[in-house]
Amino acid sequence: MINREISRLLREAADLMEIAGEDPFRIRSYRRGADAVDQCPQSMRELAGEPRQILALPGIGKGLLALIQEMLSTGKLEQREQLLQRYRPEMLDLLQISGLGPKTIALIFEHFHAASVDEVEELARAGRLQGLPRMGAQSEAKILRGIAAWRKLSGRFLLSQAESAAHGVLDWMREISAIAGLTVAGSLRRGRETIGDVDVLAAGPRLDGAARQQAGEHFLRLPGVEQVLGQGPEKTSVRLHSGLQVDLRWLDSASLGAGLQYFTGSQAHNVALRGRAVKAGLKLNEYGLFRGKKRIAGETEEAIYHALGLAWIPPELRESCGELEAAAAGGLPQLLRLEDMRGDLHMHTVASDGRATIEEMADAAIARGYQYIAITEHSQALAMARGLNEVRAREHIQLIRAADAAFRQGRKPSAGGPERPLRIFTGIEVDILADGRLDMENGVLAEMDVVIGSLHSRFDLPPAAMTERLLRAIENPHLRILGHLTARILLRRAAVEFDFEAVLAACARAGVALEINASPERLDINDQHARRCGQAGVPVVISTDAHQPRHLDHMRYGVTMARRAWLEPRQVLNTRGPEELLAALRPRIET
Ligand code: DGT
Ligand code: CA
Ligand code: CA
Ligand code: ZN
Repeated sequence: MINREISRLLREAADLMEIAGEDPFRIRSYRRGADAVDQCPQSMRELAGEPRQILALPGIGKGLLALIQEMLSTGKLEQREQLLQRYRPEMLDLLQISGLGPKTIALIFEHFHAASVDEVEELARAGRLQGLPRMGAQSEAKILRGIAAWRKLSGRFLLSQAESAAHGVLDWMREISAIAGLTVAGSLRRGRETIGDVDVLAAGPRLDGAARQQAGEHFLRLPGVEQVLGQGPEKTSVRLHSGLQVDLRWLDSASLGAGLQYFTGSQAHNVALRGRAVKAGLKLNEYGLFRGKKRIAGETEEAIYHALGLAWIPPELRESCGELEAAAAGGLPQLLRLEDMRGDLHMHTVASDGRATIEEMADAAIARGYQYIAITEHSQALAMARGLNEVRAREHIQLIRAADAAFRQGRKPSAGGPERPLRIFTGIEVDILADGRLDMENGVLAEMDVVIGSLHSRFDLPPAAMTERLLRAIENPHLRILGHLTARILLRRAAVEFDFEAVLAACARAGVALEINASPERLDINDQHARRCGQAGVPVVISTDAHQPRHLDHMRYGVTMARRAWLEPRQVLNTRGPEELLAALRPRIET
């Protein structure tokens, strides 16, 4: 069990306890425990042998420690199981719907005995929820919208979750020596922001009959498997404790490339590619590219694309959005790579809601080979996150400059490696207030190297007002980057609504950059928006919004989004050297 699953079970138990009207103090302690587990850099499994270290986490006492140990040894939380029996397992789905909190769910259950999404939807459609205490037509409509949004997303997982599950599968299956080729396919290989299921392909010259059987049995013993969904000569499917499904397919080495191409998808890309094959008098399927009965390609993907007159297409582009035409004309982009990134421009420290110091973040940045970082705390409107007012912001600038003076001389990272200099830029993630003003005086913003403006409240403005709000923020000459523009939280909170094209045009005029926030829960702006940036000449920055050192590793998800957006290094500002970057982010001179 990984930390995220432990915290999920704790949160679900807390929600169910709230539905059951149990002691609020205990409920709060479960949620605090879940936060602590989530934020703990080490895995609970690693710490299992040292309970004192678990007890040292904030908010974790003996009671929670016992629960964590229970989950580690049984994979379950008995209390949650009992509550699920008392109500119904479907109730967990209801808890994921925005507009439906535990109190409302309890109310609906009490009156109608309804516990599933379908039942609640039917009641809402029939207008029967309106009659309940504290419920009106508006809350009923909101629940229906929440259900519609949930139906679109349910059963999907974050890219980061799927990636770590896939690594687990690959590491596990590598123990089987008969397997020579082991790769990830499907939406995970294409780098989509959310993943339906994980597709893994295995091949090997000696992987036939008995060997395949044996490998299949090994797969079923993978730690974390909850249920076997299907088992056959071509494919084995399991569901993990996290709910994530993993499909493992067995391929012959002669058709590994064809299988990889086929099972990478997307389906739309495959349909288009097959159409191209048919036009050339060929046939393409998961076993190869055929002229009549003769296989003319199949061992590698490259050979298949080349035989069809195309350059090999990076998986991130395979969404049937112009990639075949570009590959035929030799016009595929030179996609951005992780190695191109020279710094990270959005991170928090203990001064606001981060968990590490400036020096610790800087140390981690050096270990990742960066030339610069920007420290960008929240502003005062975000009181919950201890946002900075003007006075604290000025003090913080002094601290950042002092750290910069020390680090630009060169430091050895504590994790080892050569000594390197690092520039530490001053910055702020300033709130864009409801009316579009920035939550800090221009005089202080003028002292910052990196000014990011973000939405953290009033997500419910009507689209026209939201557009106005953003346009007004862009008018401030100090604002140089819009952070996580749509404010979405993947699988949880929808993007705010506004006229994206109008905002894009304003950014193009003002030279304001849009951030690809690389946090796997945000990935905001998304790939399609980022592609529009490339087309409209709006600069992009990719930053992690790190709240602790290991979050700096999220940069790779941001790079994946940029690749899906067809972006090249020159279109991303933080591929540039420090001086060039600073110049691009200098406040605009007012005209
Ligand atoms: P997901 O799992 O929903 O995130 O998305 P994918 O793209 O991984 O979809 P999945 O797992 O259903 O199938 C993996 C790939 O296999 C898919 O991208 C294309 C290929 N594929 C699967 N079924 C079909 C099919 O019926 N027709 C075609 N042309 N391709 C298919
Ligand atoms: Ca899939
Ligand atoms: Ca699949
Ligand atoms: Zn933010």
